[in-house]
Amino acid sequence: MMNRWQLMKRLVPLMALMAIVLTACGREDLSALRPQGPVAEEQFGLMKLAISIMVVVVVVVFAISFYVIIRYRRRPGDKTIPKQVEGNHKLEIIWTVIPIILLIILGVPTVQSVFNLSKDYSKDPEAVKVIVTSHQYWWEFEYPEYGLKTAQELVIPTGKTISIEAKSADVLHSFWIPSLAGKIDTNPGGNINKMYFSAPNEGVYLGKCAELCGPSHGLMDFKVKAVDGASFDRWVAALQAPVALPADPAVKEAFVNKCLVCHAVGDQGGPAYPNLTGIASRESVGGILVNTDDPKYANEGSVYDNLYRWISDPDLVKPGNGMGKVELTEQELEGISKYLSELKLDYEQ
Ligand code: HEC
Ligand SMILES: [Cu+2]
Repeated sequence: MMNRWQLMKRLVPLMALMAIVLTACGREDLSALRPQGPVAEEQFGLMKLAISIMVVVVVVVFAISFYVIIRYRRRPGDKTIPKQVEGNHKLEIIWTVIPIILLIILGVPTVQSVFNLSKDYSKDPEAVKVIVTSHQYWWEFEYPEYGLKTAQELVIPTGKTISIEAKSADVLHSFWIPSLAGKIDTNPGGNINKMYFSAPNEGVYLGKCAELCGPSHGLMDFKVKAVDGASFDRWVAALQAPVALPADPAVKEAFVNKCLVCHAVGDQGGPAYPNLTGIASRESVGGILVNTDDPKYANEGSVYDNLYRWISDPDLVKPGNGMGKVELTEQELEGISKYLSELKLDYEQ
């Protein structure tokens, strides 16, 4: 038999390890506990209310329990039977009424928020409408008012209400931007879920798929990039502008025949796959390879490196994704990576 001390010696390091692993999840921009917009703030408020009530209940119950256990413990030689309280109306009323009051305190603001947060802005002329379509394992963002489609990066103007209509092209996914708004399921079969949010401050907010959807579910990241209104207008104009194909004829031929069968740039190519217009201005390639020269991200590289890495074998980055390895010569691979790494949208100042 292990004695208690030996058991503790084994459990403590395990607990410590778990604590470290769990805190590693607290990446700054991926926490609902650091809300960055009004919707997330309202949701965080409900969490705080619920947790406060629970803490009060736990503290009071434990205090009373300890007091009773110690104060009324059986003393040596005491053979009397304690006073029986079974069927005591006064006590029963007390322990029924207190939870009811607590539930009302919790329930009223919760129900209020449920209605408040389910407001439909999809017909509001002031709101920016975005149709979100989830795919294994990427996000498509369509702006019907501007006739635009983009992927992986949802660019929004600060301060405006963003009205989301979300659906899935394949399996069930869930659209979640922890620091801006709670999640909604994206359903297959034409069933549309709506939500709204806004970001008062400029910045890049990390989004995640929050519904297990296949082997690369954990890599199904996206970004929400909030920019000021003027930059947003420039972004829209830049995305609508025509895009030149690669200048080198061999690279152009490979790109048109092997890539534009699926992808689109400008008004050329197929609309069903991630639109590559302005890909070099996005924060990442494939939503997961962060474009950076910062050594902090040891696994990442420049836009060119990430494009090269992705195109040479997407399955190594995101197993099971819908692109698969495209056969290219080294020259085509380099030429296409270079061409795409120069597809920049000039909209930020
Ligand atoms: C069969 C259709 C198909 C073909 C052909 C194809 N792709 Fe893709 N591509 C996809 C899909 C699907 C994704 C999204 C994968 C994911 O992230 O899950 C993708 C993603 C990408 C991305 C990342 C997009 C983003 O938004 O970050 C790049 C870059 C890309 N493809 C480049 C190319 C190039 C270059 C070629 C030609 C050599 C090519 N693709 C050929 C289907 C295709
Ligand atoms: Cu998923």
